[in-house]
Amino acid sequence: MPAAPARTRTQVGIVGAGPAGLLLSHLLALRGIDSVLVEDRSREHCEARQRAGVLEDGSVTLLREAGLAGRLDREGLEHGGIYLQFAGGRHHIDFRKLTGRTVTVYAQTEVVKDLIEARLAAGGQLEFDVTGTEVDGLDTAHPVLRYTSADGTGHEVTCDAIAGCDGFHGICRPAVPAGLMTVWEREYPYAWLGILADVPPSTDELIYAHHPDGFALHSLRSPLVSRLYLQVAPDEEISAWPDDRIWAELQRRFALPGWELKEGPVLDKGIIPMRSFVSAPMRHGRLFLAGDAAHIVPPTGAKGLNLALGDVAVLAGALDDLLRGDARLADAYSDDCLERVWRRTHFSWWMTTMLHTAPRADPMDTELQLAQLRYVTVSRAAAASLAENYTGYPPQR
Ligand code: FAS
Ligand code: PHB
Repeated sequence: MPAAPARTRTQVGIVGAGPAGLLLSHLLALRGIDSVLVEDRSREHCEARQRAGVLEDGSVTLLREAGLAGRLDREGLEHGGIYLQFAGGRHHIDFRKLTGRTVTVYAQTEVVKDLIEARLAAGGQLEFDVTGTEVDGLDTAHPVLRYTSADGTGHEVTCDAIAGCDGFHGICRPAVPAGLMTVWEREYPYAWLGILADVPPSTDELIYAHHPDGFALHSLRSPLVSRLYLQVAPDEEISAWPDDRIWAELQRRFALPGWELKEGPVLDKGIIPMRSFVSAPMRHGRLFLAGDAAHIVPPTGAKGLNLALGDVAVLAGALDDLLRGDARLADAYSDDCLERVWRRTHFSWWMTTMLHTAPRADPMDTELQLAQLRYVTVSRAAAASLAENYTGYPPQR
């Protein structure tokens, strides 16, 4: 007979220790709201998971106002634009000149480390390495979060609300009864192969390269570490890509007279699928979805992490009011987020389809892409639209 679970209470149960769950836990604590956060991977895994690299202007402000930007302000690299490369030329899009705003290169791994450190320092309840996470009673005023902690103890936490911050493959979105949620999805006929390389970046700002053999992106993590991506087939196996093949392909796609791509030891590599996905509403009863649990964008627009942070900035205020008896912000939460989500979903789709070489692209497709790329690099209005979206539109609240 299994032992009865330990029964406890909290105000907000949070599933997932990614940027969304961790920032929500911090923002609620700043409002004096207790939460319990459960995560089924280890702290080390969450901190080491290679993902996003670029923070919008508004995300930096959000983290700064939450008292989380100490290291970000010291180590983050402010970028005033990006380069678009196509048809043998490289063109700078100057965000500062076009919008007065910038972005900051500061890896998601560092954001997660800073958030975990802040939560633990504040005595936040973070449970890593849990199993058997379940959510129940979502259409009641006291939903229940169940899990088994790393020491094998069963837990049943009665909450006032639950935040599903458990990513695309989590259990929270599927907990919404069938038929109550609408889903929009687009799979792309390509993926990204990403590497982390122990070599100083060969560029001062990110290079997005359109090439007949496929897209490539030169990003970075620090003055000594580069992050690069190249378009591959969606079913590509990383085992088919030894380091020298990766570098040879990157050299081909970034080749430009008078410019050299420096190579170095590959520290990490992986295949990243590409999809657009939106689910609505982002709420069911006392379950609120945030971040990748509700939406996924292809990383070409550098939006996924920023959307996750923006969702929970809205959710923290909505839950604060809800727990005080005022449900207006909670009732508006989903629509409030979806306006931002759809704008960034469109921008991410637009950047992706403009820059990637689809497997069955015909010459007309390529000419249309090149016409768009030329337009964006010669028209101030077109360049300003890209800059406005890349730096964050609409701005995070
Ligand atoms: P996350 O997926 O980060 O976090 C969800 C957490 O929930 C995870 O830690 C997971 O272990 C946990 N969880 C899941 N199921 C659970 C359960 N049953 N019980 C307990 N915990 C559970 N965005 C960019 O802007 N640029 C990029 O280059 C980029 N690259 C990416 C590469 C990859 C491989 C992936 C998957 C995403 C990438 N993204 C990128 C998007 C990424 O940054 C996400 O937008 C961001 O991680 C979203 O944060 P969260 O919503 O917190 O979800
Ligand atoms: C990254 O640095 O990981 C990165 C930057 C911009 C993108 C995608 C990924 O569009």
